[in-house]
Amino acid sequence: MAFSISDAFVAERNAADAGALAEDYAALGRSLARRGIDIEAITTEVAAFAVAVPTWGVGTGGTRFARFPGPGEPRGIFDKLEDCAVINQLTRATPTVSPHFPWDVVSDYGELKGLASSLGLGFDAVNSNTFQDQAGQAVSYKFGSLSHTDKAVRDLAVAHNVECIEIGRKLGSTALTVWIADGSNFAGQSNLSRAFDRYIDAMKQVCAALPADWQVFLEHKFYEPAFYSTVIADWGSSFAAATELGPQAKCLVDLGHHAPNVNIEQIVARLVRYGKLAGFHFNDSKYGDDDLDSGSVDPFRLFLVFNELVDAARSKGPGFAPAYMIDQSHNVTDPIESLMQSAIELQRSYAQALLVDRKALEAAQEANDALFAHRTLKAGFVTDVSPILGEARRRSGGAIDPLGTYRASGYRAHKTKERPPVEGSRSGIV
Ligand SMILES: [Mn+2]
Repeated sequence: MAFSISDAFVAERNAADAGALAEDYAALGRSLARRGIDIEAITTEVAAFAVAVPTWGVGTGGTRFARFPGPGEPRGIFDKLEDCAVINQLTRATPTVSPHFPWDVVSDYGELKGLASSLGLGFDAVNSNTFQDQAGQAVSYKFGSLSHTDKAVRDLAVAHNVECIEIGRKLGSTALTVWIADGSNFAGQSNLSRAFDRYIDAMKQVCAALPADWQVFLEHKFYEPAFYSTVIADWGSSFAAATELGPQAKCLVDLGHHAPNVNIEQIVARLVRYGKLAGFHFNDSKYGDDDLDSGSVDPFRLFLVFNELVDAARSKGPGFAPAYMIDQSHNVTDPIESLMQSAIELQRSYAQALLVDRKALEAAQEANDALFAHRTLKAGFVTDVSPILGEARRRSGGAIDPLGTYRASGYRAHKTKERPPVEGSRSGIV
């Protein structure tokens, strides 16, 4: 019988933390009331926040140099789902998982969906992989996939994406995320215009296979693994492609896929303006596509992104529902702990953005009162919303202190016994 964290254990831990939480929540409620904010309304919105966990995120990641697997790592998709379920059990913020193919290939997707469902999980966007060759593959992605010069390679990449859609349909997913590693390492190696033409042509074939209620998310990334040019390098290329591919195609923003100091929140505002924001891959970075934990390096930037999202939600109404996913590589931490902490930090930024007095902000902006506008915006960021996050979790049946509860449960030690290492396990992300 596989070990799981019991509801009774969570309740026992919560009982110990409930007194302090109630005190802090009441104090914050009084403080917010003085600012004209109803804490209950904020708590309700925070409790409804959800972000998907990628199946590959629960395995230890690696760098270009090495991977140091942790104890009790998931050995396959079924173990991964078990770990994802713990993250949602304790945080109540991650009810869906985003699978990746072929890494998560199984023979029976009905069984997979059933297991996920029994663990309280659903499936979010399906991720395709044309950035590495699979065993026995007839042609290679070494020089590209959807934009390759050879039609046979492009056809293979299209067929793989179509297969991902078919698998996704069986799992109840309604979106396909396409990131290609295509690009070049030398000036002159690739014709920049023709490579884009070929990509568009191939993606049109992928889009033709989309069910009517599906979307395709185009993920841009400015460099790596190609270091001179990348076919879908920036939001401009992504936006142009999504526009040409039609209403089912939208632009996915991975926070780590921009040059340092790029104003990502402004990109968000532009994509929102044109109805082309697909959603996010959340992570944090110092230099490039570092895939560090969300909010760990620059929480203010994360807050500014959520500020645009809350602003858009207020103006666009209930139809505005970007897809949120965490996309991180956990090299030095227990991935379950990192993913729980990241989900909490995303909720934190969201809650802080909800606290911004938008009427006062707009008035200051219209009056060109720069300092007051900034102060009004920052009032949300400097508020410690931890009691709201804890209370939202408590009311949803989660843990007031997810990381403390997880460590006390001994989950990882149990899994270390249950999951002896297997040869060839590949649970990391590139
Ligand atoms: Mn990503």
